[in-house]
Amino acid sequence: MQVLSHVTDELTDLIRSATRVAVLSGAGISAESGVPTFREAQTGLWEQFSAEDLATSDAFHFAPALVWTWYRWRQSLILQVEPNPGHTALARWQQGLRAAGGDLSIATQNVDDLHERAGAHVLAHLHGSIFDHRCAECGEPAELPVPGYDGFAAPPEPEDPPTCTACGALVRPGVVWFGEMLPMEAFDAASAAVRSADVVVVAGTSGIVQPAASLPLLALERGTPLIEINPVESDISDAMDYCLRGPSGTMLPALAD
Ligand code: BJW
Ligand code: ZN
Repeated sequence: MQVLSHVTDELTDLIRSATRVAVLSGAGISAESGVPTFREAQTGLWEQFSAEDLATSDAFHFAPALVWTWYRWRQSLILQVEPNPGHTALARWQQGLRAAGGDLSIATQNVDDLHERAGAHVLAHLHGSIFDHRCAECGEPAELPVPGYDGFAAPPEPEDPPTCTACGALVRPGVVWFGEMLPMEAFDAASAAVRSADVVVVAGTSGIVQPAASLPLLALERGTPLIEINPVESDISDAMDYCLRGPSGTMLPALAD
């Protein structure tokens, strides 16, 4: 494994020769847009909330208003921020490869829409989307207006979730909570993309949450080069060929352009 502080000529050559690139992104890629990550020390408003506590169906069952409002507040924040140079570099790279007959696939663990707003096509939202809603019991999709909270202000007073028009049960966010299965189609598509890639790029994830964290490791079967972009070591750094130690907003444009 090579730990690098900048993109070397060797890495540039590797990227230039790749026509099929698979990317796995995590919360770190949206950090420079102002969306807090899950597991880094938080200051301010997010200190009091942890994904392990709130991103579960048990939490929603016992404290539906708290969990619901946490998600609506986070939606508001995401709507208030913009894609950063990491997202836009990936979108440009994808467009360039597609124009040349290749492809760059993005499988993201993020529930935000910043890849799409940067102009990229996302192959797989492994943990769902924070903007989708469905009934927690019967699965009926629910259309809701965007929340009116200020995502940068203090968390709002908990509000009850709306109820399903079909069965009356509570509406929940369309995300994947701990203990729930990932959407099979998304996971299979992401696995196939990693298996057929010339290069795999892992950006902004701690590599802690399974099964997403194991996806890039499928590349090891074929000896495909693995590149990580993260300012610090992650749980999957050891499996990487190259670890670019820096923010994705700097490293992705340096790799892609
Ligand atoms: C930067 C940066 C910059 C900062 N540039 N980088 C095997 C072993 C052990 C446990 C399990 C296992 N298999 C399954 C489990 C259980 C569980 C799990 O993995 N638990 C772990 C905590 C150990 N997994 C599940 O339950 C999954 N389901 C499942 O396995 O189903 C099968 C099953 C069902 C029933 C029984 C048994 C099996 C589902 C996981 C769902 C995860 N959901 C969440 C919440 C989504 C909704 C929401 O947003 O609220 O997804 S949790 C949260 O973590 C969110 C994220 O997508 C996910 C990953 O986090 P991510 O993206 O890596 O963020 P961070 O914060 O951890 O890291 C950020 C990184 O960015 C850091 O490294 C920074 O350094 C870096 N960074 N700035 C680049 N500028
Ligand atoms: Zn229902």
